[in-house]
Amino acid sequence: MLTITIDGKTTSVPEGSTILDAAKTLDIDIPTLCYLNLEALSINNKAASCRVCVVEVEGRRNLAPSCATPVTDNMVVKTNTLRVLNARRTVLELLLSDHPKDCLVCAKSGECELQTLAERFGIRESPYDGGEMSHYRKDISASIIRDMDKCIMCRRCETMCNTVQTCGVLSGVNRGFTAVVAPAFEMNLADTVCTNCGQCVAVCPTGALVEHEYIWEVVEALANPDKVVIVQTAPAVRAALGEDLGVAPGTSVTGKMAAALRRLGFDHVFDTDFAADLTIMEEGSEFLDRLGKHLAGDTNVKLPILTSCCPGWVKFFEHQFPDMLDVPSTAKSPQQMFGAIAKTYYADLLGIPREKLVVVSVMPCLAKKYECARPEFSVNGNPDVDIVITTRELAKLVKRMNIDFAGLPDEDFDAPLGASTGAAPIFGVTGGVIEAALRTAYELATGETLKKVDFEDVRGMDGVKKAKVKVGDNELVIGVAHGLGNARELLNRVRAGETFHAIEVMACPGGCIGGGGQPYHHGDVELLKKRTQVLYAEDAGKPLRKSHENPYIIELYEKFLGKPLSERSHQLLHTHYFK
Ligand code: HC1
Ligand code: SF4
Repeated sequence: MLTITIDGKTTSVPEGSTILDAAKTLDIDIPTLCYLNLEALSINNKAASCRVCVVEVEGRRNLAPSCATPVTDNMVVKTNTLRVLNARRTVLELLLSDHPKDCLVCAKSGECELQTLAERFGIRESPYDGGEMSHYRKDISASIIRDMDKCIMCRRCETMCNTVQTCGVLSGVNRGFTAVVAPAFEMNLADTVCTNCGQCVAVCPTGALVEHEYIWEVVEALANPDKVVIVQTAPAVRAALGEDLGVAPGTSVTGKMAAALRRLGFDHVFDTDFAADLTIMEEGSEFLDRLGKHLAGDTNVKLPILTSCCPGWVKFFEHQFPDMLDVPSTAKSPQQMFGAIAKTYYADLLGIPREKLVVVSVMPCLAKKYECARPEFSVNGNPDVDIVITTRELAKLVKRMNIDFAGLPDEDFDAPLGASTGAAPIFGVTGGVIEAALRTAYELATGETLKKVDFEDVRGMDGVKKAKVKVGDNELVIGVAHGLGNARELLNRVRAGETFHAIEVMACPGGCIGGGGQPYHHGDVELLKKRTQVLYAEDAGKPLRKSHENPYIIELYEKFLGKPLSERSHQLLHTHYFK
């Protein structure tokens, strides 16, 4: 252990710690802009490019960036001398010299880390403005808006895209005032191998990378008397929405969310969890079908089956593993299954044409915006899901409409598309989809009741998990990966011949609870764990915890679909993939 004194407080830290690490243990808040460290998820941006975190180290001539300077024994550091404060002010003034001053109309206003620091350091004018500011075109994809005039070259997005997700879309280009982070040849994101995962957006400190907002489209639909507007909410939204609306982190806001959506004017308030149960019926049946053929000696059958509910992951394997497009499950994601059922079965129940029905999704995810726009998810130009907004956007809408969220009573979702079992909320956390599938696959395959529905071996934050599960006489090997870099590693292991029967992949670290559209977590892994606990508690608290026991799913099959993998199920609930 090494001893260090910061601002007169002394502590001991392990060798290899930085000054910033040590300051954290002493509750000394050194400001940063480029720093990003989620050790539990192996995420670490070592750029040390912003220089906002500089401190004075006794015996050294130059100021030291605290995020990149290792502690030495008996080090003495000061974080608040006049020299340090002046250096930080200058850094901020230089950053602002090449930054638009349109905070009032910036999508990140109020949550911008540069804006917060400019205020904290009392920046009232911009002495280095020299009229040389560069202007970059805006790049607008279905999911993301890039406004590179606001890029401060912190490189956090590069770390997420290249190191964590291994997508390699973003890197620094140009020099001086024109330096920005951009795709190769400065292409638009939509023309690259970008998966729309939104992890770059989740860590961008400024308004350079933000989600493509569709809040106004929702307001317009709700105000249109000729439309019936229904909403579905993804599993992970309820675990985090409260964070932006005055409710303590780690609190489930499922009931308040349903109440708020009703106050906003949605005609029917439904739940993606219903469709998660439906996904298990289809994907689980597909898995058992493939497994049965494999056990019968069919060598053409594709195993392991790969889950297909995460659109970032789908786009990743389409680009990165084009030789394996017949391996993933053909089941659509719950979001798209919901849309397909809403615009057929439910529109029929209401006695209206699909064009009169508007399906809005609230998702923790930016890739869902892109997913609903994929042409195969439309009928004659009318999409199954019309508009996707994120958890953050819903929070903004609730505030805009003067709804006292924290004061709302708990309300239920509407029937029939709002009912779900405990297997559904855990879709929102890494390992949850495969756990839900195992519960149903086990009972369908063996005809026995599961004694313990919790499959703890597939839970937890390890980047890649491997578990063995006994189903009847067979031992199944299950793989789980979260984060696309971990998915790549797992798929390479499959290619190298390692045996797995089923693999779940979620693109975002932690699963959807860490999605690119969730309230900003600022690298707080404990916050992600709290969100996880909300979803496991919701599962444990449900009277039914296996998808095939959902009475409304049973009714949907009886009245409309027939049985899993039926012709109509294939037509409405399954898809195919493109190179
Ligand atoms: Fe997800 Fe899914 S779990 S992909 O992470 O399969 O977004 O929450 O809605 O569709 O159900 C996201 C979450 C979500 C789908 C489900
Ligand atoms: Fe990379 Fe994901 Fe951002 Fe696309 S959305 S640029 S894949 S981090």
